[in-house]
Amino acid sequence: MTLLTPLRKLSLLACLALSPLVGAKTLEVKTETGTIQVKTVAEGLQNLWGMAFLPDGRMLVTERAGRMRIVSADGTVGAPLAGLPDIYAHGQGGLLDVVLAPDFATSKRIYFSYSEPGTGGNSTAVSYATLAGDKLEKVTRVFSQQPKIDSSAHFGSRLVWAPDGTLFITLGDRYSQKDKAQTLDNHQGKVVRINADGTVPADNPYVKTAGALPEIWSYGHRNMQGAAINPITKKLWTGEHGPQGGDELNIDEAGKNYGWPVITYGENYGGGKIGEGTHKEGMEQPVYKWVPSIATAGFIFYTGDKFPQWKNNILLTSLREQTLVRLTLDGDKITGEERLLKKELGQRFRSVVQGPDGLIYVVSDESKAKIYQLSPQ
Ligand SMILES: [Ca+2]
Repeated sequence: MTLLTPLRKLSLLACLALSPLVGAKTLEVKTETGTIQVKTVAEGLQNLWGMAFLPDGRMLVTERAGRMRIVSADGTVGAPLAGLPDIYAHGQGGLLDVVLAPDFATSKRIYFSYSEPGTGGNSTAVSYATLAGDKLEKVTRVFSQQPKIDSSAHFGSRLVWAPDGTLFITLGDRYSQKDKAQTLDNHQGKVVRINADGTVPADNPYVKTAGALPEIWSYGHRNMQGAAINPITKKLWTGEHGPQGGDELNIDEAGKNYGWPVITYGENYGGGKIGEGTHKEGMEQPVYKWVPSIATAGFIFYTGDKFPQWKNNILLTSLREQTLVRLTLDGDKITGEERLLKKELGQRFRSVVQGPDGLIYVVSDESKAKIYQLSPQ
């Protein structure tokens, strides 16, 4: 158990002061509700990627190597569930996100994303399956990113249900073909929106555009590993893992172009300009950005009651900085940033979930990965 004492938090803020915030008007904010208690809920796991709570309080988790497990509330790690499809588990590829269907209570259906091998290489795919004890049944693929290419990088892929019951899937540019993020004849560097059965919603923005793939919702993205619906505006927000410098948060709207790789605040690894600059007409600006990059991954809008000061704040995981970032908002504007858990636990955090108990759960992407619970003391 780790306690973040007020004194410790002062030192965290001191660390924060060393890494300049890009948004000049963004203020450092500080949690004032006493100390935060951090408890290890489960260990003995590997490179955790996604997590979803079952209604009975057990946790469904994915390990990137291609395993899905159920972890009981007391931290007992179950055997890998049988029945997963073929998975390309190399580099950044593997078993990725998992969410419950909105009607899980009756359907027992879950949705998960993964790197799918096939003709031409691999790409991100999404399937649903029925959770039946220790196995998955009736596995049905509902989306497959086109085209498949030979790459082990930039798969996305966060899954988020929209309030209207459609499913958003974030898809990476696959790294070696980043220019394809700007054209609509492929799914690289796109957010797509599908119905729960895999069909295309009739009101998607490009369904009537010749040559465009109809699943596309927005484009010009790099590698989005985070997505969530803002509980107040009901709009989709996505978090984009940028190049060296240039991680972004975007309000992701139908038919819009988010710029990559034409505009970016980042540069190539090792230096070197990408694209044309930071602004261009017809291309959206991020709501928030991190330069230097913190390697953003999953995030949520916190809606629970256990941390009143955090209500409707964004909690976002960082891989490189090994922190949980808290962002305060005023409408659609980010007004403050706090970095929690900074280096405290020495873990790269991949996903954050709000539990049915209103507490915060964070999973780490490490060879010895853990599930942590944050509670107010
Ligand atoms: Ca952008």
